[in-house]
Amino acid sequence: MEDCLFCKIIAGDIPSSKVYEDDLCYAFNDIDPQAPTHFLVIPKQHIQSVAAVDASNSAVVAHCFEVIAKIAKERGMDSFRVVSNIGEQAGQSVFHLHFHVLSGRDMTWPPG
Ligand code: DGP
Repeated sequence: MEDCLFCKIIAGDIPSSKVYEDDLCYAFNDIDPQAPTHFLVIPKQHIQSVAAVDASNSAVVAHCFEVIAKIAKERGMDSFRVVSNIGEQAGQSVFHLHFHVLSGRDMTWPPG
């Protein structure tokens, strides 16, 4: 999608610190980390948010979770949090589906 920041990152038009990449998804370190480990896993297909997941794209989303589990296993992350904000009130600022993966510090609940 032309005006999407994360589509530009996937295309390499905006630099990022790559964590993982395959045909379906891309993972990169968050520019404003909220924990010692904070990366984002995104589908290469432009999906606006979890609210836009349906039968036509859910396999890609499931693959993102497989990738999260794979990276966590490789890094020995046995405790971590996965977050996806949907809509401005929930804190979504980039409207391309992304899963925040945070680890390396104590987490509080509920999130703010
Ligand atoms: P959210 O607010 O949930 O939509 O999360 C968007 C995240 O994207 C936020 O934690 C900061 C991150 N971010 C925004 N712009 C960039 C960028 O240009 N590069 C990287 N690596 N991360 C970005």
